[in-house]
Amino acid sequence: MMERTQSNGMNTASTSVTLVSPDISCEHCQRAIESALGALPGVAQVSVDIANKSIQLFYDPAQVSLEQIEKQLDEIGYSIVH
Ligand SMILES: [Cu+2]
Repeated sequence: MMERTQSNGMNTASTSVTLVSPDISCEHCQRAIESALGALPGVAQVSVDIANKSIQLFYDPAQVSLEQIEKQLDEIGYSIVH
């Protein structure tokens, strides 16, 4: 499992969620998702598992909602399975 910590100057993230996107297929996807989600306020850590097509992230729900996270993914072309 690869993990990368996104530094946003704060360390208040408290909620963890795992999302699944069938559109994840390679390291390009991994990098695109990590940088797009890492740019959101309140997102502390993003790790993409290419084999499982999953995204695990830690975020602060006071700063960003799951809705905003999914919208950001949608904007770069990754749909989330519900
Ligand atoms: Cu890809």
